[in-house]
Amino acid sequence: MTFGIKRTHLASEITPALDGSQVTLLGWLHEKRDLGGLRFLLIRDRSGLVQAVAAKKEVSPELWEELSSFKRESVLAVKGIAKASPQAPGGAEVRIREVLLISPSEDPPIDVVGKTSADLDTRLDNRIVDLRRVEPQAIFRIQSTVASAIRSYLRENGFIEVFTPKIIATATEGGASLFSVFYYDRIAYLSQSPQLYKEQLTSAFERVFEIAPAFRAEESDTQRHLSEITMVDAEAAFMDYQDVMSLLDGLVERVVKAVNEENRRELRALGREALEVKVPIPRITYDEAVSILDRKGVEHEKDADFGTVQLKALSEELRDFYFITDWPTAARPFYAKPLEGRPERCESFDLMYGWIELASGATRVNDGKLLKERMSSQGLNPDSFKTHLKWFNYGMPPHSGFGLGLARLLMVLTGKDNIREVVMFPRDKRRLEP
Ligand code: AMO
Repeated sequence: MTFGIKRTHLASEITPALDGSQVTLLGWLHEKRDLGGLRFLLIRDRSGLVQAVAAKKEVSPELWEELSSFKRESVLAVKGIAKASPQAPGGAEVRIREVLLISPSEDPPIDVVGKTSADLDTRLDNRIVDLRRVEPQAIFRIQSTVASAIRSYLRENGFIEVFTPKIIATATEGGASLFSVFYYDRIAYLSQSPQLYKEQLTSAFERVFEIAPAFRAEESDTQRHLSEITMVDAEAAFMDYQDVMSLLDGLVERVVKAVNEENRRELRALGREALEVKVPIPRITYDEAVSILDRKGVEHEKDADFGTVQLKALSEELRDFYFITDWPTAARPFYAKPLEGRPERCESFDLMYGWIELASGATRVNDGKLLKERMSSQGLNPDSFKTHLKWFNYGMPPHSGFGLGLARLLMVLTGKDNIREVVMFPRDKRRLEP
């Protein structure tokens, strides 16, 4: 340790069993209280909080004075003796012998202790300090569990993790939401999804997945859209969209189980009960969804994607997780495979939770000629997809996959309505910093 002080215990390890032992804590000054002859420092580290207490008669006059000068969020080393104390949180505290100020803090720009702190914009402006609060801590610890559960689940199912370029030459998900960048002497784009790469890779590895950033130049300012997102993409040879939905059943089930097991404390901090998902997740077709809307007298455009009004109406009947399948071909990207004998519908799905879309996926067109036709019928120029189309001449297996918005899933798991709460450093039309 370069600064010469070694931590002996984490905050959570200070228990009555340690009574009488010498301990050294390293952490942040969360809160302090002055009670006449006693000064309390609440020390926070990655494991939680512990109370350190100095008695005026037990410490030097210099230290006694210094203790009141420390500002909250300063980094401290506290040496002392662990002591069982029924009144202390956790049943034990540290009686202070020495304190070293490792890194001082100014008065923090937002309150780290309070449950309801500043408004979201102020919190995001001061995100690094905001992230020390209990709620964001819980959210991002849950996110880490989710990412790890997804990785192990997909790996167990034969998928390998891949990393594809994010600076690309052509759009995959439509031109409207594309960011362009100066790329030496020409224009390139930020990837909206690894769609084409992951499809191509099924011809080399069969099953691939990626957890990576995707960029969308979203014009609308909503609670569920950002310009930069983390997307979970998976693609598998010899699967169809029904198989992929079953894969997602298992994935959601695994994630929920992992969070319930590993994040009990975090769920409690967010005021959440244990989470539940019943699998298989119900699947309804687009046409069935339309019947529900008709029955409820909710207007909708023929063969079009649903808007918020339609999704909110559907979610009155379909509360938790559900799939909407067999979408109109015209409303889906060129790579979704039309249903055999019914080309106006395609082998595609959205995974929903209430009215929030979490993922979408499809069986893909794996015939190069048909793919070209589909591009043209969607007003795209097949010439700009030459390198992609080339690989369809060298043994492209039938394949299917999904793309899932990590933050959307996290919103559902943590019960947050605004996606900005569950993304550490959100990017939207207004925000490019911090
Ligand atoms: P799609 O465009 O539906 O599909 O994106 C997949 C999932 O990503 C999330 N998402 C977003 N989340 C927040 N802000 C945004 N601006 C945003 N855009 C998308 C959603 C959405 O369901 N290539 C296909 C997937 C596939 O077919 O495999 C695709 O990108 O949760």
